[in-house]
Amino acid sequence: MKIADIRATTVTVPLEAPLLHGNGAHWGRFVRTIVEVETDNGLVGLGEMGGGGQSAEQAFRALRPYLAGHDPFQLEALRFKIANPTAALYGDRTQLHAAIEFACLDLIGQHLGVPVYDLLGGKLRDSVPFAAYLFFRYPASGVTEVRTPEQLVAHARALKAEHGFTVHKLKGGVFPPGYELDCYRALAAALPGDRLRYDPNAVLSLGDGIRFGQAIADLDNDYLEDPVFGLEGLRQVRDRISVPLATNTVVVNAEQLAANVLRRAADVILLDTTLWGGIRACLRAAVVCETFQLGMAVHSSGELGVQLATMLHLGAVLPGLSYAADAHYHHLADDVITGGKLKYAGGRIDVPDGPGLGVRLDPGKVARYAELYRELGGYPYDRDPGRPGWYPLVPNERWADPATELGPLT
Ligand code: GKR
Ligand code: MG
Repeated sequence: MKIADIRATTVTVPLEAPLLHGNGAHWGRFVRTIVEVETDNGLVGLGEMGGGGQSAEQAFRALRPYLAGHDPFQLEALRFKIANPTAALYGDRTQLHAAIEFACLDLIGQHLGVPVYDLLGGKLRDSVPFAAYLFFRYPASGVTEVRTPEQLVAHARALKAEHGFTVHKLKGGVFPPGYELDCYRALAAALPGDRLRYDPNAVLSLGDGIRFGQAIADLDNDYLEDPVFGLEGLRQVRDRISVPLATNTVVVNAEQLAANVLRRAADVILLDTTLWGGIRACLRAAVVCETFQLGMAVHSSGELGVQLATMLHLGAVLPGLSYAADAHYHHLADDVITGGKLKYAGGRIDVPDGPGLGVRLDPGKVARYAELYRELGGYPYDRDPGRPGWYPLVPNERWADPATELGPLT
């Protein structure tokens, strides 16, 4: 089996409503690039990457002559071909490599007639637990806004009733930290017995990060995720609070993991199949996490069904999976895979058992959402049209206004 062709199609798929975060907003849709790697024996392996447009499609097209004739089984050679770790080719190449690795694993699984999890050591669980991903959001047709603590609680309760979540992650960094603390505590009061996590995408000042961590110490927290930016910032917060810290920003490769082992800054490493550069990179990181007693969870940087399948296969085989996975998935109004969106039941999603990744593309949906992308284009950075003129400041300097401070630092 040899790679014969690579196709990449940027799509935009509607979300139920615009979602707010510390850098602006997901303006009512996700932009993703779907990758199809075709082999000389007629199989098609699937990959996915965040963002898109001509440059993403072109980057995958440029790999076509380079990877033509490559045997998808040769995964380690593939890593060196695309993201040679000794050539300081990081950034996008890591993510390009991830998408092609997903497709090659999908191809190997289809070729052998086995699911990807069997290529990775076999599944330890049939389904993966997920957290509800709670965003402040703008209203949209048939969907209410989420801005006040009452609205947030109602939203969390509705998601719990629909999908069975018992863990809830609040995406913060949108409103002043004191206000978001009230929202978080309202969730805790409304959902006794459930677990919580808060992620302001590293925008808090050091003082506010410490204050926030101290102010939630009595609650049932999984962890506080990226309260401030940087390993040094996290270390200083960690010294002053009892809640475990997690990160998906500053421990996303082996070097950073080593630094975190030598001088601990984060207690929980969020394994993202794209940001780490593939499912296999996450598994290599997991061995280190297990050895050094670091917690781990499957992370979401946004996904359609192909990426979600990679997260499910990773979640199926990870030993020591101590936390529920993240997924933006329940905010999507649709998907590009056959059979529509994968379903949650009891807060979990079943791991696909079909050959390879176990999901296939619905060509009609891909065409429709590629057309929608051509019509609407990308959204410039994550600009928030609901806050014209607003733009994100330097992390850790967002809340310089004393009126928004959390209270005395202890
Ligand atoms: O979708 O706003 C978002 C998230 O903040 C995403 O961009 C992050 O990759 O989910 C992620 C996280 O920070 O945990
Ligand atoms: Mg995060």
